[in-house]
Amino acid sequence: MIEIAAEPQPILVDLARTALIIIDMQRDFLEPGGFGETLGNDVGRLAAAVGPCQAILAAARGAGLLVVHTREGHRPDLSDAPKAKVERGDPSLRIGAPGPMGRILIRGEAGHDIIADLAPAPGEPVIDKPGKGAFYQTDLELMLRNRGIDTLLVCGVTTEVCVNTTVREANDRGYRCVVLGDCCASYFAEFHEYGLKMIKAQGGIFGWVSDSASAIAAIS
Ligand code: TIU
Repeated sequence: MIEIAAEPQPILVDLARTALIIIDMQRDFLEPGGFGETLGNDVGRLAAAVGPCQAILAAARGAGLLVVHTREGHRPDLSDAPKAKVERGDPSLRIGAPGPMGRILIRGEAGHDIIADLAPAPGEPVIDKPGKGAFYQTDLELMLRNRGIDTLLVCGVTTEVCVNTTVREANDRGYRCVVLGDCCASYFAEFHEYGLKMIKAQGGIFGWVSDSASAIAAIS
């Protein structure tokens, strides 16, 4: 067992039962011309998480941890995209519309890819998810159970949307989530701050919050 410095208190983890999960570090969210920008966001705000994610990814691979990547997106025929999601808001391009990186938030298009800096290595599972949470309508839980995983180191974007949704889903399923704050980012600074605060409040109501340096020091 190793100890990771975290809030609201340090957490003891068994590396054989710990996975790194990197949520939705896709071109559609981080690069101009994708889903994030169509919603009116400044996608440059997510860049801060890339370096810390690269660092924990290298350390996790070195420590032999299971590494799981996720991608939010839909089938080309949109059969798995709820009408309420597709028609939501007033984006410059709707889900499925052609953009500079291909059709917005559609599997197989360039924008749906994970950014080159965090490309999955051969053998690392990539979970394609139609929703914000990584457990909803995916085989993530089955994969984690088959590997005996009980603790997740959580990174990715955005802090208050897909990271928080996934952490809440994982927490209800009995997983312990350690969110690495500097490995997450939001289009909204205050939502990032409060997204992390909500996880660790009330004695860690949804999980723990740590950072890449603390996790790397512990697992290396
Ligand atoms: N819009 C926004 O902040 N996020 C998403 O739509 N998806 C994820 O967080 N991945």
